[in-house]
Amino acid sequence: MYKRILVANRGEIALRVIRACKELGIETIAIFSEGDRGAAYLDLADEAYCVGGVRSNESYLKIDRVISAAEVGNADAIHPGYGFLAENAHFNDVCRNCEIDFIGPLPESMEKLGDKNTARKMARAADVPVVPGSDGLIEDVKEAKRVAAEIGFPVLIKATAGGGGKGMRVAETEDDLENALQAAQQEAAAAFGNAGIYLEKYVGNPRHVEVQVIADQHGNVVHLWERDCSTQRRHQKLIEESPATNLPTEVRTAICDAAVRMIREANYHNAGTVEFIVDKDHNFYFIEVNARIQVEHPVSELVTGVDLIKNQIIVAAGEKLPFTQDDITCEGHAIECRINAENPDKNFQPCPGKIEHLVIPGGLGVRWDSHVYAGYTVPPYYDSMIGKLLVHRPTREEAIATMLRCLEELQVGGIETTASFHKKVLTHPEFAAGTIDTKFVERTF
Ligand code: MV4
Repeated sequence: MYKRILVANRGEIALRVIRACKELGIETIAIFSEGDRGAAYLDLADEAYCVGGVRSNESYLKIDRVISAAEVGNADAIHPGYGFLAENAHFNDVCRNCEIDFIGPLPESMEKLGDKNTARKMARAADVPVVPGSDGLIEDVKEAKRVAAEIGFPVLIKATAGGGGKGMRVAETEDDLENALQAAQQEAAAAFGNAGIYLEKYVGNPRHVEVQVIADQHGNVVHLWERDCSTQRRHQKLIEESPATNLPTEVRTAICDAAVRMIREANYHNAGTVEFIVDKDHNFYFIEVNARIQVEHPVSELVTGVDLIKNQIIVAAGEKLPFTQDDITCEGHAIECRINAENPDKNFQPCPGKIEHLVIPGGLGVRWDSHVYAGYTVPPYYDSMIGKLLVHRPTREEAIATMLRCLEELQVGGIETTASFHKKVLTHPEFAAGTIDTKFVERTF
C-alpha cells in the first residue's frame, strides 16, 4: 500500500481524499494556489506546498509544478480528484514516466474513453445500446445528410472531443444541417483542438441516469447501482439521487449490467461512471464514461455503504477489491443537493465572498461534505460549490422531508447560495412525483 499520496486538487474533494487517506494510514501532501493559501483543510495534510498563482492554469493545471511537489514530497501516488487534471491522459502518462502512480485508469484507457466516437464504438463492441447515429466521424455535409435521412430528424451533432454537453448542435431539418455542422466543427476545433464530429438521433427530454462502477486490476468489476442526475441546469448538476425513481428494477439491472460490460471492454481500472440517457419508454443509451471520481459519488456510498475513495486507492495500489457484486445491495434512498455560492435569483451568478456565519444541519441520515467554515472566504477563481448536503433515509419521501428540514437549518451568512432554489425544487409536485427529466429546471423555473 502507498505511504504518501499527493492530492492534486482543492476544496471539498481535497478534504474528502485527505480523510480517506488518514483512515487508511496513508500520509498526505496537499497543494494549494495563492487563492487557497490559509484554507483550514490544508492543515489536515502532513505537508502542503504552494504550486502557483490564483488562476488554475498557473497552479492546479501546471503539470510540472504538481509533479515537482510530488517529487519533493516523496509521494508514491497522486489522487487527481475531479476537474483540473483528473481526465488529462497526458498528465496521467507523465505520472507513469515519473514512476508516480496516477490514481485512475491507464493513460491508454483514459485516452480512448476521452474520445467519444471511440467510446461509442467500444460500447457497440460490448453490446451496450448507443443512440442510432453515424458509424464513425462525419466527413462532410453529404455524409451527414445521408445518415440523418436514415435515422430521421431531429439529429444531434456532437464533438468527439466534447462531453458534458460541450460542442453539441441540434439540427431540426435537413436545411439546418449544413450550418449546424459547420458551427459544431468550428466550436470543437476552437475549444478542443479537434474538429471531429459524429451524429446521433436527438432524444427529446431524456433522463440522465449514470452507473457507478469500480474495477480492480485483477478483472473484478462491480457496479454500485445508478444515480439519477436529471435535475440540472445548463449541464450543471444540482441534485442527484439513488436509486433512480420510477425506473423498473429490470431496467435498472439492465443498465447496470451494460455499464459493467462497457468497463470490461475499456480495460478500465478505477472508480468510474458510465453515463446513459433514458427516454420516456425506458430505452437507455450509452453517452460517455467519466474516467474519474465524481462530485456526486457520496450518493452511491450512502445506498451501498462502500467508501469509494478508499477503494479507489486500494485498486490503484494493485490490491483486489474487498467485495464482489453479490455483497452489494442498494438500501434506502439518498439525495444530494449541491450548495453553490451563487444567486439563484440572479441567473445563478457566482457569489464569492466571506462566510460570516455558518450553521450546518445534522441528525439521523445527514452528511455534509465541505471544506468551508465561518470566517472562510470563498475565492472567486474556482468552481462555486461550497459543500454537498446529503441525506439517506429508508424511502424517497422521507429523504425529501429530511432534506427540506436540513435546507431550513442550513445558514450561510454573508453570501448567497443555491439552498433556496433546492427548497423550491424539492417542494415541486413534479419532483415529488419523480417524473423529472433533464428539461425540468428550465421548463419550470
Ligand atoms: C443527448 C441528448 C439527446 N439525444 N444525445 C448532454 C451532455 C452529454 N453528456 C450528453 N448530452 C445529451 N445527449 C442524444 N442523442 C441530450 C443530452 C442532454 C443531456 C444529457 C444528460 C444530462 C443533461 C442533458 C441536458 C441537455 C441535453
